[in-house]
Amino acid sequence: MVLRAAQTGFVVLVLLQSCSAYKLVCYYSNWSQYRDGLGSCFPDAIDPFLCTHVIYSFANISNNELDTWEWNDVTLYDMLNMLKLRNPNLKTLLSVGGWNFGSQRFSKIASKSRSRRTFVKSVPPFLRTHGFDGLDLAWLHPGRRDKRYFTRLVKEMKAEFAREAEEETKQQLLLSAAVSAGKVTIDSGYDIAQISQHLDFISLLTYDFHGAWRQTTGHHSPLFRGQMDASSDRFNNADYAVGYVLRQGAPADKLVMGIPAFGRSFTLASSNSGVGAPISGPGLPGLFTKEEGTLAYYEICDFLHQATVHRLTDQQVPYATKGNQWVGYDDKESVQKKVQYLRNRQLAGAMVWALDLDDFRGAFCSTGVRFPLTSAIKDALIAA
Ligand SMILES: *[C@@H]1O[C@H](CO)[C@@H](O)[C@H](O)[C@H]1NC(C)=O
Ligand SMILES: CC(=O)N[C@H]1CO[C@H](CO)[C@@H](O)[C@@H]1O
Repeated sequence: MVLRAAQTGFVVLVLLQSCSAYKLVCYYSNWSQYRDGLGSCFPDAIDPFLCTHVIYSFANISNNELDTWEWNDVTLYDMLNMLKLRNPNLKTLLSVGGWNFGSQRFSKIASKSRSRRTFVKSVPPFLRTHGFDGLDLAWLHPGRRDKRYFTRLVKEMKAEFAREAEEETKQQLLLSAAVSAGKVTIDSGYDIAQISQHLDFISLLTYDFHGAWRQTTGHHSPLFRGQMDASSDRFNNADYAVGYVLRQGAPADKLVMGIPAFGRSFTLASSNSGVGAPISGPGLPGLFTKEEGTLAYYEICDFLHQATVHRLTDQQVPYATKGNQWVGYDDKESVQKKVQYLRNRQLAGAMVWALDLDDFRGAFCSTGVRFPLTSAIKDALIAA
């Protein structure tokens, strides 16, 4: 009897450890609700057991205080936080900033101790009111001048979270940051060693390494450097970015590697359809996401009908071509490779941008499976 109890205890412990060992941080974007038809995604579509952390993006800052962005954000916050009724272990965070926010606005708030203080003070009450467990800072392109202010902001936010938790006798709010993976941006904007001390985790945006501005085809989220890459491209892959951030002093157990549930597409300028082929511009917009040069994973599933798929054995990611369209993306096989990689590096886990770009209805990729790409990441993370 005692032995059985001990054995059961052991099994439970092993299961708990294998389930909670890795973070799976998943973003949800506020604008996905407006996509047409099957593309429209609300937070109640999210499987509460899929990710360990769901991050709602993005919130605004007005009068130096944390604020909503969309007219119906509060309804969506509630919908998201309701997921915790079904899975009490799920953590939700609110992300502030993003690429439309403007680095200058962040800069203005963070560079003065008064406005920084106002902002920091506004965060815990806002998060508690709406039921979030933490804040994610998405200040995406801090400039050289901003570096120390970013550090101060992170430090003061963490101190405020500690103070508030003690005063209110509540569990301390989490603090994370989304950090660009480009070497130049990292060098100019982030004091990695300093900010990592105060953050619970860092999500490294290991994608968007290549785009239409380059005037040739190329994968935007390769795991490794390509054999054909020019030396100027040697920093443009997940492996380099992860290694670089670790060398800058980020502890591996706080680093989360980004995996895109979207592809970057191009329109070919000639019959050359390999990597490095000339392009005439970004790819055609997707039926639902309606943005040139970007396709959601579910739109790619659609694209793959009658397309030719190639696998880059050096970079460990696929691309597909059809007519004059070329798209570099991630699939089940490439995300398994990426998870294997981050496990070998003993990182904290994986981040997905974004749940609403995965096949969240299970309507496009393979019959009936919801979130096939994120599920593949999860399976690879928990595999023994
Ligand atoms: C965000 O905040 C700024 C500054 O207060 C304001 O000008 C802007 O209208 C806000 N954006 C939205 C969408 O509410
Ligand atoms: C509908 C929509 O796009 N809403 C907003 C969501 O948040 C971002 C912030 O990055 C805004 O730019 C969008 O306007």
